[in-house]
Amino acid sequence: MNGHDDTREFADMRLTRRSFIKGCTMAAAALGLADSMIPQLVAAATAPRRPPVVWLHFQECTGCSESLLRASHPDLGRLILDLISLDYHETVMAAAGHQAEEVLHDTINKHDGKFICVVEGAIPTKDGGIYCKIGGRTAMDILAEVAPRSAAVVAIGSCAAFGGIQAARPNPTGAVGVRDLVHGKPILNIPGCPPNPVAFLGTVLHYLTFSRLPATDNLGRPLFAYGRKIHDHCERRAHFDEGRFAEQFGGEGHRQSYCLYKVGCKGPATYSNCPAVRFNDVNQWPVSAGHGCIGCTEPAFWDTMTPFYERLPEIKLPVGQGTVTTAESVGRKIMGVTAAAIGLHAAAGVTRRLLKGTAKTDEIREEE
Ligand code: FSX
Ligand code: SF4
Ligand code: F3S
Repeated sequence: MNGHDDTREFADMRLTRRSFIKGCTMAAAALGLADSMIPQLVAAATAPRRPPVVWLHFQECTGCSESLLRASHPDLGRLILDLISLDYHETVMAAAGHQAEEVLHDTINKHDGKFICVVEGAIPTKDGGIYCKIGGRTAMDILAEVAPRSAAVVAIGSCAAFGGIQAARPNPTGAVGVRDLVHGKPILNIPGCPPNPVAFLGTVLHYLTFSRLPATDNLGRPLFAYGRKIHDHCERRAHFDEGRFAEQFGGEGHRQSYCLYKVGCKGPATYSNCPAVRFNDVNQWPVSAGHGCIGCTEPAFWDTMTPFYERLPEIKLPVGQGTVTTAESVGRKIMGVTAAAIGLHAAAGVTRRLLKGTAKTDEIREEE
């Protein structure tokens, strides 16, 4: 990707008033705000204050930035770029090499303690962190320099939040998420591989409107986007409850849009608003497109949610077997079976909670 062309392209594009209001309304709905709050949101979004953002790229595929700024929703990307001052972002900035390093240092000096540090990608820690270097410095070094001087850190994507695929067993580079390394700063996790851009947009608008980050769960995920289990608001839930399942991809049940649980859907163990917010202009999400959720917003999902397409036979299904299984207990069983298969040491976060049987709502903490 040519950074210079991209920067110019974005600069040349103008957001229409209609698109602007549409974006704010979408974010307000995602945030769960009443319509009466929209004027306040719009006022905050049009105020001259634009928070400076330093966006760091570490071990990742850049899918998070791609899904945020490109894809089929250019208005959303433009709106985000209108709301923040994206002072450092290696993929879209015009500068390169030493010039880029100067921009980074100028930005953190000029906005010391005031900028938002967005991190995309995991941070390798093995062998002194040598497996990810930018400008001759390790990701660990750069994060250690930049994060303490920020106002808050946003870890975007499951890699930055929890280590992502880089941290999957055997985790050869010792990859970790931001919260394993940064302490003493508010840290917000926006997981997903990639995450829905609306989760980032909603976070920015919340910050601009209320001057604080949104409330989070115990994994640092904003509750407005990750407060509900996918299974609890999936359009195929009635099929699950009635025992109508797709038995195989391409089969009759699949063609009938039945529940994808038996072909591996991890919606009962995954927290995200995908069924409500959906993706891009096509208004789809994995399950509506006929593919089960793979649990991409959960910690260590590459280990705990695999095999992605395997039915877990130990789980009793709700109909025809005399047992009505609640979504929470289904989730607990999925994670229990998976965790047993891979060894408990690898099961992090949600797995531990589910195995303990602790209700998620008991663990919700207020924002910092
Ligand atoms: Fe990770 Fe972001 Fe997955 Fe990729 O860069 S969350 S690999 S989609 O995009 O960090
Ligand atoms: Fe939807 Fe998956 Fe739950 Fe079935 S198992 S209702 S497809 S989330
Ligand atoms: Fe990820 Fe599942 Fe949503 S795979 S995108 S959390 S439906």
